Formats: sequence, C-alpha cells, structure tokens
Amino acid sequence: APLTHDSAIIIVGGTGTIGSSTALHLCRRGYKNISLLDVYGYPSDSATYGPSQSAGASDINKHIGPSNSGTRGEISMMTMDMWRNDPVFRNYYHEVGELSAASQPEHIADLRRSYEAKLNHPTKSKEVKWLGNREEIIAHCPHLAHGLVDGWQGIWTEKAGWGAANDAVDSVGKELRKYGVKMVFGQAGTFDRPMIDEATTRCIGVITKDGEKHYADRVVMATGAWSPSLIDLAGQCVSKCWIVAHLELSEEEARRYKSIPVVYNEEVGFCFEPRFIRHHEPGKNRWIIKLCDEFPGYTRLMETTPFGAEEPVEVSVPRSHSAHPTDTVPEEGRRRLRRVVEVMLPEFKEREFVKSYMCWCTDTADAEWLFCQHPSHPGLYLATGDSGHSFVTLPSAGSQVVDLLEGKASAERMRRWAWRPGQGDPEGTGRGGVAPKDLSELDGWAHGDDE
Ligand code: FSA
Repeated sequence: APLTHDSAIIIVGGTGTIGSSTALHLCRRGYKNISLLDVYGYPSDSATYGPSQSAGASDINKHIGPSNSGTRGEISMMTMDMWRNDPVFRNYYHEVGELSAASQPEHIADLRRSYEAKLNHPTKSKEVKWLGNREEIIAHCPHLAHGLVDGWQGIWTEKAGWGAANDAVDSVGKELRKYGVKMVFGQAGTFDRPMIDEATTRCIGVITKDGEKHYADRVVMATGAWSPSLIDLAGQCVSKCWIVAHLELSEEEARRYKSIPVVYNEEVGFCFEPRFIRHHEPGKNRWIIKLCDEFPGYTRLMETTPFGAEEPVEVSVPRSHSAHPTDTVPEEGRRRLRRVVEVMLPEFKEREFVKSYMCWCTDTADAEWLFCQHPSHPGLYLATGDSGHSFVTLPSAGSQVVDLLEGKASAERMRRWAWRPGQGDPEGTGRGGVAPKDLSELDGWAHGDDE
C-alpha cells in the first residue's frame, strides 16, 4: 500500500541517532502512526544518568562540525543550522571551536587538501583558518601551551564544537512524546525477527523477544552496530568499537579548562572540555573530561545467523557496555588513551580514569550510509551504516530516511545508499584497507562477567 500519513511505521532502534531523527522528521511531516522499539529507553526514562542505551549517541559529548564528505557533507548546512537554531537541538550544541591537527607530513598534506577544499567552498571559506605552527595553535588553544604539540599543523574551525549527546537525544524523545509516538522498550521492545508475508515476501511487521507481533506498513531498521547481526547484510557493514575514557576534575580544575576547543589529532585522539554531569544521587555530581584515542577500531567476530542467512555467517557482534558495565577496554587501548592525556592534557598525566568503555559503530566500505529497501522484502528498510561519523547528523539524518520512504530521495543519493554488497574496499573495513584487530586477540577488557 502507498505510504500515507496514517501508515503504521515501526522504527527498530528508535532511541539511537538515526532512529530518533527519523521519528522526528516523520512527525514533522505529519505521520501519525509511528512506533519506536528499542532495548533501552531515552536517557530520562532510566534511573541513572549516563550511558543507558546501546547507542553511540549515549555519550556525554560528541563532536559537532561541518563535514565535506558524501551525503553528510551535502546536508551539512542543514545539520549545522538545526544545531544552532532548532529548539529541539540548540541548547545542546556548544560552539567552542575545533582544531583538527597532525604532525606527520602525509597527514598534514591531507589536512591541507581538505582545508583548500573548504576554502573553495562558497559558504564555508570564512569559517576555517590554517594554523601552521605551534604559536598559532596555542593562540587558538591556550591550554595546549604545555602539551606535546611541536610540529603540529592543522585546520581551525570557528563554527564547530561538541554536542551533549545524551541530552540532545533525550530532547528528541520529549518532542516525540508530544507528538504521541508510541514507544516500547526493554524485552518487549527488543527486535527478534521481521514478519514476512509468504505469498508476497513483503515485510508486514516485527516480532519482539517477548513473542509479541507488531504489524506495520513500513519497518525501519535503525539498529546501528547491531544491524549486521540482526539482518544478513551480505558483509556490507562491519561493526567495530572505539574507546572512550573519562577523567574527573575538581571544580577549580574544571574552571581552568572550561570552554577549551575540541582538539582532534588523527595520530593521537581527541578530547573535549570538562562537562558537569548531574547524578540522581545527591553529592555525586562531577566534572568530567571525555577523551578518545584514534585507531582503526576493533571487531568482535562470531558465528551467528542473522535473519536472511541460510546458515551461520561470521559477523562482528557488538557487546554493549550497558549490558556489561564491568567491561573496560583492552590494555593497548588504555595505553593509547594515556598517550592522549600526556599529549593534550599533561597536567593530568598521573590521574587514573574514572571510567573507560567501548562505543560501537558500523562501517561501510565507502563510509556512506546504507539507507535502502531490503532487496528481497519490500516494506523492510535499512537505515544504518553510520561509519563512525553520524552522531553529528542527529538533527538531519532522519530527513534523508524519510525522503527515502517517501520516494523523494534523488537518484544520486539512492544509488549511493543502495544495497551494494561486494563494492569498494574488499576487506570491508572502510578505513583505507586496514584490517581491524579482533577483541578476541586482546587482553584486559572483559571483567567479572563472561558471556
Ligand atoms: O564528527 C565525527 O565524525 C566524529 S568521529 C569520532 C570517532 O571516534 C572517530 O574518530 C573514529 O575513527 C570512529 O569513526 C568512531 O568515531
């Protein structure tokens, strides 16, 4: 049946970045019969503040800034305009500026090319500056005066910064409730398999883990890094984890680091200004700096049988921190994170992390989204393939998914997002052919519960 404002639409993974954004854009375009299914609710649905979801969006800060690659680049103006002005998002965007730097000549050359591309862009040129030496870097990022930044060069972007990821997603959740979107979480919201009409092969809904049948005219799988273990994607998405650590600061320390720009060095990692984290228990509020190392990610390969596979296939299956809160991170990752502190925040080089965990993304070979209808099951849509760079599109990604559902997406975008097994990098890593290590080869991350 053709899509109408009364069509029943189910979004699986409805509290993640792409799922919640899709629901928001559906509501804004007048759709009235939307249901979200997710393992976890929105942050304010849970008792504790903090990562309560399996989504990458479940985080205290994520980088926000203009992009110049693929669809994300094409919708970048809309994305940034919504972060600045849309009432659902604007309170959660902190425009502190961003340095993207490197010290190895080939990386500096890449940055320089990207800088020149931005300079030639009709609207972005005034927003970037080349910082060619230590003095210029420290002039924009005074806190790096004691950092190990000799030889660094890079791009300064004035109109960039970070988003309070958890709070921004929560804000979308509140908006969706105003529109009357139905939401089912927990076991009852956990996807088990699609319902397929045998005669037509059409997808007619979803069965959840509790055995309940949810009928729908359209099912959107916005299941992020879980997608390839739920639906056989023929190797198109490889889920990998990246590493996050938290440093706790005193109030006095936090005051000195308040409003520092986001500093990213592809050879080292990145970090954000301290953020005041409120806790539901009195006296447990804290100032936290979040930092990440940069590396090609880790897989967790297992034999599993996603829907559509006739026999078990080898797929990288995430292991969520919310379900395994005592997991930390591999020892070599911890060492890389310590290096981020040494280089960017040397004042804290002796301070232990208060938390470290892994955050899951799913890479396509060309880093473009997989937004398409399933080739064998009309009515079943994939909205995944974040490729590690999709949180920034929280305000806008859903507009693209809804364009797809409505048949309004351009032929060019449909081709780019299409079901495309076997295309691009044959290793399927999406990261210049660097085969990622598997977590099974690494020590030091699983603690106290063996699944
Ligand atoms: O705005 C952005 O695109 C941030 S990507 C952050 C990151 O940690 C990557 O640096 C990493 O390589 C992986 O893609 C996960 O996301």
